[in-house]
Amino acid sequence: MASSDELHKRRQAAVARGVGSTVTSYVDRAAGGTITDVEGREWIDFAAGIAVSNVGNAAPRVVAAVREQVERFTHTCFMVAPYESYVAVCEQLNALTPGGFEKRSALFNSGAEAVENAVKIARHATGRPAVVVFDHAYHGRTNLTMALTAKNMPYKHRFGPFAGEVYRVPMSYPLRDGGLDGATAAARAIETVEKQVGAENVAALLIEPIQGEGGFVVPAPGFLPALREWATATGAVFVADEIQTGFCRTGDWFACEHEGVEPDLVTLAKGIAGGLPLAAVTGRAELMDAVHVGGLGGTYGGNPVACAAALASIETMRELDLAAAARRIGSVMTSRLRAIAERDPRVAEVRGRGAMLAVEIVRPGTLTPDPTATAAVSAACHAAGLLTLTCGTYGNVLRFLPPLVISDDELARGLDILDAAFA
Ligand code: PLZ
Repeated sequence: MASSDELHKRRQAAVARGVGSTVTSYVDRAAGGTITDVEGREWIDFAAGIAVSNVGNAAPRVVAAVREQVERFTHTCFMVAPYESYVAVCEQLNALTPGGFEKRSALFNSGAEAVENAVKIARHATGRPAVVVFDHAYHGRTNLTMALTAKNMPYKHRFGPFAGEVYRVPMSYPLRDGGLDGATAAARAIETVEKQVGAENVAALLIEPIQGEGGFVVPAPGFLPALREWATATGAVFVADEIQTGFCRTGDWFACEHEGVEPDLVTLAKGIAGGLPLAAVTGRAELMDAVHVGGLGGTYGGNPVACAAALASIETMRELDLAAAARRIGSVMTSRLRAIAERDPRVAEVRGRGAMLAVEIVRPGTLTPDPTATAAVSAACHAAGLLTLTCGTYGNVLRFLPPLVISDDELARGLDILDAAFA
């Protein structure tokens, strides 16, 4: 087998520079909570391919379902010749997402594509143009979703001009907004919308219930419910982007459930299909069905192999109760992270929910972000065999997203490495 160094050289000659990688080791195989590189070194996985392999890598039920499907048929295009698994995935999503109302779903390939389609549906259903998004938001890399994403570097820099009718308002970010309570932070956001956009022009209010790439920002309690209430009162479509938070990651099936918020539309991807590319928009039947026949779709959306993987993943989450597993992982991790924070003044905050946790790193005694220290801790983790990711508008958040099937032993070993990396 070629070494990581050899593969890296080939990569540099063949792969566009704009596509980055967190580590320079190349993967041979992965299972459950570990990844093995081509050198035969085993890594503890605290990334899950960015919150994707919630059911574990190469999860047994997913592998079996994919194998079975790939032998029956690989593609017909649902828009040409439909098949049961697409319908079954939609039934599952309609039942699992928050809200007891009548729902419909449509399937796509990537998170960004799901977000684009949620905006299409909200605009079509309301006849309004504006989309309201938040500081630190991340919604994708396509033209519309770059406009929805907050951070310039690396996502938007020199890629404009961007799509119009996108308006950004302040987020609730307790560490950095002086600890505004949720209702006050929501009132601030709403005032901005009403002054700068006009409530009657808003098609969609789009928000990640816990922000992902933007820094695992958990809004103050009451923020999401107040926005939900405002959307109901003004006729804006409340869209929850649960692409990173969904599928048991935060200890519930979806993060909105934590405060009893029922979105009109939810965007889904990542954890949905155990690593196969699949995404969805699920939501109120009257909004979803407002769109004319043929108005939504795409060649590969709801590919049968990806649908088989999704059904197997959902079954795995249910049977292994991975929401409970996420809560368990969260409590083990939180106490270890708090212990690190207590002795290390660079840790300004431990935050997140379930198995979506992070630490924000600053210059001691200040709130000044320290991306250099963050990168150094991350690099020390990588050198010691723990795969971690960073995030945040200021690049100073170290985030942890283990597969929800990670064993107690793997979790403890990962946390030991992290502990030592801080030291
Ligand atoms: N919405 C909330 O987290 C993807 C992107 C990493 P795609 N986040 C990881 C990177 O650098 O590209 C994401 C997300 C939220 C939308 C998306 C977009 O999902 O499947 O990457 O298109």
